Amino acid sequence: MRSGTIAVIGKANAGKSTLINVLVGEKVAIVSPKPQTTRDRILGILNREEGQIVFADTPGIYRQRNELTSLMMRTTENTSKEVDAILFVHDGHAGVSESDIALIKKYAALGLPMIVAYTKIDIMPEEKIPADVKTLYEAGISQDVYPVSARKGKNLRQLLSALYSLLPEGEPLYPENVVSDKSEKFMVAEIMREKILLKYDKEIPHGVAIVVNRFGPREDGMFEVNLDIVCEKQNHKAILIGKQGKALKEAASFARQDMEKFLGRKVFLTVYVKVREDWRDKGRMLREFGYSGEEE
Ligand SMILES: Nc1nc2c(ncn2[C@@H]2O[C@H](COP(=O)(O)OP(=O)(O)O)[C@@H](O)[C@H]2O)c(=O)[nH]1
Ligand SMILES: [Mg+2]
Repeated sequence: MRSGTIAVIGKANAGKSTLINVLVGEKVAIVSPKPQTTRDRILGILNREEGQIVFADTPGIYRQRNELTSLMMRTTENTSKEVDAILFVHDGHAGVSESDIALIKKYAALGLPMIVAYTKIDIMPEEKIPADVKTLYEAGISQDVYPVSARKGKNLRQLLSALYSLLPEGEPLYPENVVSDKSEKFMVAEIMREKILLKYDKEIPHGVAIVVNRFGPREDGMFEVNLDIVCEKQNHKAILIGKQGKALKEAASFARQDMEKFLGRKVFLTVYVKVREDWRDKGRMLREFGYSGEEE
């Protein structure tokens, strides 16, 4: 049997986390149409007869704007060096640009086994696919390119068998009942952040961190989650809460429903909004909110 770790690399929003979730068959990483959704390296683990694939989801490739984004970029860079193979995820729907080519070449140059998933083919004209694949090939990219759709489950079987063939022979690295290296508490915080990414615009979600204060069963049998939404500015707090608390109530309600699905039990959720100015530029606060840039 084969087993190993595959770094999933690509531009922000390419569809990395969505692809890992469908391949693993469970939600291990949150997804949104906005960049900077994934902040941490997250492992998603797939067990099949052929062996075990440990997918390392990464925050993607960013221009460095503050301490948080440079930490995210560092996480991506470090992950790409510690793995057996690379799955480069390209958003086919966005076309192929010079910068895409440069990026694919940069990771190909690491010399690890690598393939390219050309994803989101469900929302683009089919004729464009062979032309783009040819462009990549003519630019000197010799890695195999797999046109796939994570959303519609297209060509995933072919992609998976190609991924297995990149891995060395060996025993599983993780127990076979584990799907992620992250805790339930981490996922619950991430689910809250996902709903904020989906509900609010512009800088609001990017400036938010979630701190879980209480996470556990209560005496009455309900499962209690008590968390702070930490934002950067007083006016962000007002927007997060909304008129008569309506916006926050909605976001929290969506989050609670997803948490219940994820944990498989009723959740009693309490949410507070707090302001910590410019936390994204302060190393101490980044650590406090769990963004160490180090592996756990
Ligand atoms: N139509 C379509 N949308 C997708 C597909 N994969 C991802 N997306 C969407 O693309 C956006 C970014 O996805 P995400 O997985 O968060 O990207 P990441 O930043 O690379 O992890 C989300 O809105 C996803 O729903 C796909 O196969 N088809
Ligand atoms: Mg992601």
